[in-house]
Amino acid sequence: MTDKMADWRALAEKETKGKSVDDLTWDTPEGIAVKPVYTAEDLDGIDGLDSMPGQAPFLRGPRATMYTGRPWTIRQYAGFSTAEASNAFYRKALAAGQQGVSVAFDLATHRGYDSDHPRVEGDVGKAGVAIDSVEDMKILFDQIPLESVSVSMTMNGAVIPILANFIVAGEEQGVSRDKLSGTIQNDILKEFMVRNTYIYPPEPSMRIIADIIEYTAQEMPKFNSISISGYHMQEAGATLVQELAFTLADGREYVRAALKKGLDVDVFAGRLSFFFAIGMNFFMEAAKLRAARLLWTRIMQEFAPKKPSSLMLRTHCQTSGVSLQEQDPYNNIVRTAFEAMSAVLGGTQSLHTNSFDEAIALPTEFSARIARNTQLILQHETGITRVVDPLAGSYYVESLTNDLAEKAWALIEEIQGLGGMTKAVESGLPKRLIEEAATRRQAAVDRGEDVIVGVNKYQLETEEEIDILDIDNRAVRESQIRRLEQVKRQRNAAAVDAALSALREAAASGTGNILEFAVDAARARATVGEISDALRDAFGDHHAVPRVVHDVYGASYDGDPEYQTLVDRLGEMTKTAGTQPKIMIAKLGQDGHDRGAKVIASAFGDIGFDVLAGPLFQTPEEAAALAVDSKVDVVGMSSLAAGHKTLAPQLVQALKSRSDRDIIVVVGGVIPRQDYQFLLDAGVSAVFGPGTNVLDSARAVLDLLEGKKRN
Ligand code: 3CP
Repeated sequence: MTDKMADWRALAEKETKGKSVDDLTWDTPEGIAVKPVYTAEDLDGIDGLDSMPGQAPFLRGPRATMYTGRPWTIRQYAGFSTAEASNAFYRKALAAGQQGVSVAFDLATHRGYDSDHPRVEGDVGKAGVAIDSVEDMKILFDQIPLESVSVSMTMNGAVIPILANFIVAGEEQGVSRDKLSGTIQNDILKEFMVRNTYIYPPEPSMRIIADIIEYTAQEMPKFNSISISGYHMQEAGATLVQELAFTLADGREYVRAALKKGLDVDVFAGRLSFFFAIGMNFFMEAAKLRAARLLWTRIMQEFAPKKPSSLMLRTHCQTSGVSLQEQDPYNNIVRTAFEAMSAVLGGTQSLHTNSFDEAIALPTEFSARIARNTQLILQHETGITRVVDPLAGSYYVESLTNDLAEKAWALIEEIQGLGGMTKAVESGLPKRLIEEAATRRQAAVDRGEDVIVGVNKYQLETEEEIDILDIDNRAVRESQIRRLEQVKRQRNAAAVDAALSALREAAASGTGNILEFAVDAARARATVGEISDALRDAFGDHHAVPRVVHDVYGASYDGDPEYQTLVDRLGEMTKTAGTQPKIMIAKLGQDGHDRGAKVIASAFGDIGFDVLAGPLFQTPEEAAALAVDSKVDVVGMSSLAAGHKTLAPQLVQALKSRSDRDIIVVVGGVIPRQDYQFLLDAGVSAVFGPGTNVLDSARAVLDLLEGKKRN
């Protein structure tokens, strides 16, 4: 220890009244010990500190001039209801300062169903825009010049029909495919881990990705073939090390898949792009982006590319959705602004800032304006764009960058040891690690160890309702069905059949590029559902088996009297009844956001409930049948994609029609307060909105079981 450090410790320990300064160290969920002070000594032995921006290993940014030459792209993710409504929204946003388009599709489209499919009744137009055919896609981009505005499309499951429709819409707008710029998410591995909008099993899904990389490399030089995404991992509860490691390991797997197709690495690597979440750990998030670039260069060097751009990690970022709170929601504006600043200090290429009401509903025009202006103010008023990588040289940030890189590298090597990410995903390891981290985090929030302002500390006495955007899902569905009928009436049925047969054949035989055949089918006006079904015929569907982690939530409460009281109460109830109370956690419709459902299932199991985790994507009828057959006492429906007003009443009715037993239905998730009464009137017994303490919800369920009906 230097003399100066010894002096500092002595001074500091006077301030801490004799307590060791080591007690001020913060152990983060990543397993990094953040010390109260950093010095030049912490930089000893760290590589890359003398590197320059625009040069490998790109620690300091992919471009030499970064924002001093061109600021990041303000790219707000949006889409809802019909193509007409979303198009109007995009055009207004572009006129008001947005710089690129980013399309949110509804969950029916994500999962490859046309709007008239009976399984998607509650999903059409809800959490994104409904797209069934080229005709919808043309309306979506009407008067948006595709030769100059870059378009990001978040699509993974139905990636083939959506990209095909986009290419044909461009063609019919007079923009050939080589001029189209933008990005398709096309990242299926993380879907199997966390986001769940997959359709086909892993192996054919990887072929789809390789085909898209091949097609775009050959035909669409300005288009980013993939957006390798850690965002959803952090949203599902991953630590930043997990987010970093699994994302980069996914990237390595995609590179291998493309090389296996015989492509030259320099032909496609420069058009691989990334996508990270930016949460509230301000310096660590900025350090994460710096570490990501460093590690990606290290990974890509294995493949010996010749072009420097093949080593370069370029990324989009989005501020964290899970950091947004329903309680005292204007606080979310502040959270988002800090997160945005962290993303920019980390050197993102493109950014989405969340709207403050997104913990509750889709953004309104008002909340979307504030979110966009948060970025415009950063770009124009703060001076933040004037210097490249302004955090460089900070003892703390450089040290964090190095710690994150080393920890993530160790996890990447572990994945490698399992045979790569496809194998690791099949083994379930990444998903389990993320779910454990999510459950630990929930316990820390429920116990008040992690403070969230307005939620578990400094709560408001009364919460005011805010204006929210509600989509009339039935009207959207009807208008989509009308357009589908029209498209089917006007097209040449024989040409559609021939194109779909050729596509099916290419998929089944493993020869030819699937996207190329899908473009022909889309041009003939085959629908998203039909193209997806042709691939389903060849590849089959993927069905995940829900698994629940144990002894993580309970372990966080070890020795806690309040928790023990609840466990004892449940124990008593079990003794009296002769069996444990049984709860089924149900996910209905195409909503695959299952972090909340998994955490609840895990926590309720630890408390002593008999928990049945239902499969994803059930219809209300299927969920009711499973609940009745499994003799559950309670169904807990988790809804995060705004389908609750359609699906919850259907579930209550389906349970009633199948069983005389009074099965209690409770609903949790992203439910606006405005909808509580509607759900209670429809026969739901309790609603648990965002931010509900899990122990409170368990107590409420026990009260209900004891017949003390709440609400
Ligand atoms: C950039 N350029 C520069 C400079 N900086 N030129 C000179 N000097 C500079 N300093 C050039 C670039 O080389 C590029 O041209 C052009 O300007 C645009 O810059 P870019 O950095 O490529 O920016 P952009 O086009 O915005 O692309 C950003 C990436 C892209 C690469 C990250 O993939 C992207 O836009 N991704 C967005 C993904 C997204 O929005 N996803 C939404 C997820 P060239 O191209 O000619 O080189 S929403 C999910 C929400 C949760 C959910 O799933 O539900």
